[in-house]
Amino acid sequence: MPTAANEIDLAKIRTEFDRDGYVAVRPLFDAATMAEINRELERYIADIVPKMPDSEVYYEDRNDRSTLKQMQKMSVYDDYFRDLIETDVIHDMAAAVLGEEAVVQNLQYFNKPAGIGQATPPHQDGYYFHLTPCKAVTGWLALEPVDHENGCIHYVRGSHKATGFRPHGRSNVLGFSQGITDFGTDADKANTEAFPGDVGTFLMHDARTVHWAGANRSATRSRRALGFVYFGKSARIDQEAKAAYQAKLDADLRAANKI
Ligand SMILES: O=C(O)CCC(=O)C(=O)O
Repeated sequence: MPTAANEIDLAKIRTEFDRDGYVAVRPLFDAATMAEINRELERYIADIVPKMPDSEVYYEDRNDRSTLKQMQKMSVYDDYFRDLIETDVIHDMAAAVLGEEAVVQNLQYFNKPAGIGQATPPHQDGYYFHLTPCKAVTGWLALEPVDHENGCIHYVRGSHKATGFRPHGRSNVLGFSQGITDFGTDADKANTEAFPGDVGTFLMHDARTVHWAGANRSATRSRRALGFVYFGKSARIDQEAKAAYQAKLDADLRAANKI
């Protein structure tokens, strides 16, 4: 399994994470490891995606398979990606910032296809997770260079410290059904930090941290990334609320012909 290209100082990472609600490691993996992950992703797209349920694979245009934009639960369908989300360097980082055992939850794919990749609305992951307490983190690995043109991630520093969630409402963006409805305050603007970076750049954020990404305005470059979700061992899922929300979302997306 991959080893880190940089020395990982877990105590320092935890201090930064507690202060800001996120942390960056540039790069986490070297070029050879990133080439391997990208090759495995191509294999996965060719061999595994055709067997996945349509509720776990989203396209910008569902009639055009080249517009693949998002996948869920990759670690469930494939041994390579199961091993990747369990790999020590990421798993240990998740446990360090959670301050407790990190339970593997979901390995996701986030793409913004060239020219048509939509913006990621400002949101807090915890709003989607239905957890008590809200103890969860997401890691985010750039599979290619990311910048302001193709839609790099932005975090709002310190936003994980507020009590409760910001108000969310339907966003109409497939894969990010809920966005913060009062986003754009002076505090949001003053505390926003953008994360352009090279292939292998790794970010990790708290489930309460407000984050977003722009649309892909490049006509030629995609913006591909993997998301690694871990829940804290103490977090309990409100299964009923989560299942009801998911069922309604799937029904709405089918009715709108989006999946
Ligand atoms: O890749 C993106 O644009 C969004 C990723 C995200 O929201 C997340 O990892 O929680």
